[in-house]
Amino acid sequence: MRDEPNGVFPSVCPLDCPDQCGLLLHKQDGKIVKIEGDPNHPVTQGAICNKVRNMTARIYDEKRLAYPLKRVGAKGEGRFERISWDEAIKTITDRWKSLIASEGPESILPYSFYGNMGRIGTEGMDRRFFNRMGASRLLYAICESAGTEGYAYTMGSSFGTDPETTPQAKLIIMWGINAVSTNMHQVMLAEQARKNGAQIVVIDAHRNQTGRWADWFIPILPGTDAALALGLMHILFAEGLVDEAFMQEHTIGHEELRTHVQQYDPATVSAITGVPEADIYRLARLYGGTTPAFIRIGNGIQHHDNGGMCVRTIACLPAVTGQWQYPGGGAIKGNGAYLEHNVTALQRPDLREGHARQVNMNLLGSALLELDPPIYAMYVYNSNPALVAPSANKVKEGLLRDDLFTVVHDLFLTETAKYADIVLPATSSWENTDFYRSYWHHYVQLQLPVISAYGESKSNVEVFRLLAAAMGYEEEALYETEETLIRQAIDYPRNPALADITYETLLEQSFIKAGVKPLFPGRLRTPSGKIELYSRQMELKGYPPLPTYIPLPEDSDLPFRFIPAPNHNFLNSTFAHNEKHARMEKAPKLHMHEADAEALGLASGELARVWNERGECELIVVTGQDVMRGVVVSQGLWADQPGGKTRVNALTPDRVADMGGGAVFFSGRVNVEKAAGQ
Ligand SMILES: Nc1nc2c(c(=O)[nH]1)N[C@H]1C(S)=C(S)[C@@H](COP(=O)(O)OP(=O)(O)OC[C@H]3O[C@@H](n4cnc5c(=O)[nH]c(N)nc54)[C@H](O)[C@@H]3O)O[C@H]1N2
Ligand SMILES: Nc1nc2c(c(=O)[nH]1)N[C@H]1C(S)=C(S)[C@@H](COP(=O)(O)OP(=O)(O)OC[C@H]3O[C@@H](n4cnc5c(=O)[nH]c(N)nc54)[C@H](O)[C@@H]3O)O[C@H]1N2
Ligand code: SF4
Ligand SMILES: [Mo]
Repeated sequence: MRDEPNGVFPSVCPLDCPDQCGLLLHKQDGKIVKIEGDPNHPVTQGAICNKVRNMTARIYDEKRLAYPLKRVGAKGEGRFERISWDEAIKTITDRWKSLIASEGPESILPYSFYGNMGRIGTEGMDRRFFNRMGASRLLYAICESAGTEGYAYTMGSSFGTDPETTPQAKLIIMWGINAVSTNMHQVMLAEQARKNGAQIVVIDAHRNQTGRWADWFIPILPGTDAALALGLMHILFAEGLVDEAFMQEHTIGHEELRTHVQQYDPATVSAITGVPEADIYRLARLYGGTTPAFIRIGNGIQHHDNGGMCVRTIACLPAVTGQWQYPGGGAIKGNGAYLEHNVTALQRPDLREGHARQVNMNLLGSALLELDPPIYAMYVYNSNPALVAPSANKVKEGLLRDDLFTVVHDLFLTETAKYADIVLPATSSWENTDFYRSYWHHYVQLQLPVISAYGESKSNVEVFRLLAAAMGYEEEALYETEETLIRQAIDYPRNPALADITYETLLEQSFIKAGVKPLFPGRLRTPSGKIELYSRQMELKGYPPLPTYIPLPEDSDLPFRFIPAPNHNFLNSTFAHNEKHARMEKAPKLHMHEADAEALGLASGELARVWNERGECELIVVTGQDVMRGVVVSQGLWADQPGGKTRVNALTPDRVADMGGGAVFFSGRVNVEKAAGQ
């Protein structure tokens, strides 16, 4: 504990954001009064986003949960009564014990994600506990899994360019990423590259702040990016803009690819993507003629039915042009594999006896409504599924089940918590001990508590220790300290990049860069050890072995493709409950082409009803030319407002993507009309 009441303390941003900033927390009289970016952290460079600069408005928000609650109203109503921790833990574990006796442990489902990226609290003690219990397992597929799997078919695993080299790039393509909002330090690094003469291209379905920042913005029809990438390869091969020597040495399947891309001629690709033929030529020649060229692959493109294949396909581009050879060139989808820690030691899968079913978190609604044998208890932490999971009306119906016993551990009475039987107050990350490793840059950081726990709140690790004791579990692994857990996780000789990272060095230094080696020359984790332009592994799993454009399946013939994207001032639904951040974001909006709006008799500022067979919501229309005709875009996962209908996930499909069990938030169709009463 950094328990001096005054001073400046190094810290780390806990949010699910690639930038994972180093922070300096300024304390006065035991309270954090100011948050700034650590000027010495080479990636943070003293700059942080507005969200976290205003984090004190969240951690000291008067609505923060200070003690355990039990529900006294109907599910969803939000009426609760204060109880003690003893009563809360006893109520929970009594119910679990009786369920385990009558229905078996698989009737209990843990549901979590990365509300806090601290590894021991998010994928450490919790995993040990539920492994010991034998509970149903969750497939953590709501975020990046489709693209991660797709990228791995090409590149072996989540290995990409070191972002700190990207100021050396002469061409930067931001592909399906709203980086100004979601990866601001990549934007800062790209600005450095721009000063050195680099061009910045943004390819997106929405000309948002990132598109406006680009030197060249290329609008594209949603779900068609693989076709564009294949069209670029068509031209690169046809015009000799490929690197034959690199392909020869470091890839397999380039001859098959050369023949395969002949079908993706610019006219065909233009008709699919909505990108003019001349622009496809221009982009291919720019990409094929500029070194180093860097592609930042975002998460937007993989939240589609064909998202895995799309990322797999884009990942072939830097191989074809040999960009991996040049510092600053290549691509990043995610870099998580470089900093891999000892997951087995931390999560202890050996504590589980036998197998348990796995439930895809994207199918929560149908899991709660249809699974047989049923789920009778759910324990939610680090996540707000009532707002963030697809097909929200199904999720709501599931959460309303009378025979479902729900516990939610959170800092706020979220939409999910309102359906809970028991609500437990969580500490913020700055009240905890944990370690953090970015999935984009190469730094690792230790967080020690900087402030004392808010009210009676407790960390995830503490709560699981209490639950284990009340369940009568005796394994030592369930009672270990935070420090021991961290030591076990980072002691991992199999990953030499972590060699200099120990608990001691982390205590001494605010941040440590892992000893990451360049990817090439080297053996990749693909079956061949090379970049796989042709993937036998995919073929065996029933996918086309070569990168391929697969059109989105249509769930209806409604006129608009709906993209409910994240926004600038929230992080998923985090901050949606904090007035300051909601005010910064203003209002839940729907971006739509002016011609589409006019045809519907809708003007900017008016309330639109957006609906499909899954549900409806109401958003304020913004008209213009920032989206193509036939596409509508909302931003942010807004908290429920009195009388408002702002759950955009009421409209999203709960199909799973082609790979990784991924979510398809952006593939659904909707209709739009003027809301009643205007
Ligand atoms: N401010 C802020 N930062 C965040 C988050 C947040 O909520 N707010 N969330 C965090 C998390 S968990 C994640 S996963 C990342 C997500 O951040 P990003 O990787 O930026 O992904 P998204 O914002 O989901 O989508 C990016 C862009 O994809 C576009 N898009 C949608 N469909 C398509 C398509 O088919 N083709 C193309 N080319 N573009 C398309 C959208 O218009 C959007 O601009 O950000 C993290 N950082
Ligand atoms: N429509 C649509 N839906 C989306 C997306 C989208 O782009 N569009 N994005 C998707 C993506 S990429 C993601 S990653 C998911 C994210 O979905 P979630 O992981 O559910 O993310 P948040 O909404 O930020 O909710 C995190 C919750 O964890 C709580 N929390 C924070 N720290 C702690 C802690 O230490 N302990 C406990 N117990 N709780 C804590 C926070 O208060 C917050 O309520 O949403 C997905 N949903
Ligand atoms: S949310 Fe991202 S940009 Fe903002 S402080 Fe955290 S890591 Fe940095
Ligand atoms: Mo995410």
